[in-house]
Amino acid sequence: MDLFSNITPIETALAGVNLLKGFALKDEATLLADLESIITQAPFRHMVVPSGFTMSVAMTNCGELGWVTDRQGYRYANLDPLTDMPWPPIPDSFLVLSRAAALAAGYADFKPDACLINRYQSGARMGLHQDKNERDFTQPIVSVSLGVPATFQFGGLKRTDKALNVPLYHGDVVVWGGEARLRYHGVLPLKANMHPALGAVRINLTFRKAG
Ligand code: MD3
Ligand code: FE
Repeated sequence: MDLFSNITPIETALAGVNLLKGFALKDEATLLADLESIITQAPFRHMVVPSGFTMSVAMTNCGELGWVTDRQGYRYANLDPLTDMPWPPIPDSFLVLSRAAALAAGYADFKPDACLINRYQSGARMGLHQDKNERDFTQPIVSVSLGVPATFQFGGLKRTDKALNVPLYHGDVVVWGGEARLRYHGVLPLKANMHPALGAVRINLTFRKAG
């Protein structure tokens, strides 16, 4: 007799995941204006992974710390390696939104010090990986999807565990904590598509307490 037969595989897979559909929609205009200002100071760039491949996703950061990769490895850095300047601060609109989402998911005092900004153009993808460069895995990651929809892949604690496909749309905010925090995840190649405000791209903001 299976005592837990009332718990479906989906519910097991989604433990620690809080999907807030459309949570960022009301802030669209302010988020996009603040994003423009960030990328004039810290432009999108295609970084190189330690194996030497160039990522198809273009990235930048705001916050005290920024996630970077080069031939040396993955890490958080205080300075933008492109400009040797500090990353632009996390704008108020970003901070308020991420804290409200974390609170809605039960994290009362989320204080992100890093916001990685990913830009997907048609065909860009992110292979299955874990986010392990942060110090404290009890802190959640908050992600905000904007623009063209994407298929997010949500796997298990091993790379070979079967992954679940989850569509993410403009305005969706997801809080990834608890059991979900160290799961493998990725994004399938972005389909050619248009969004009225962003054009042919998808932007994903991930807020982390890295330090
Ligand atoms: C689940 N970004 O930047 S956001 C990443 O859409 C990253 O750009 C994807 O994976 C993107 O590292 C996915 C959703 C996400 C972010 C972090 C997670 C899901 C996560 C950490 C643990 C588990
Ligand atoms: Fe990730």
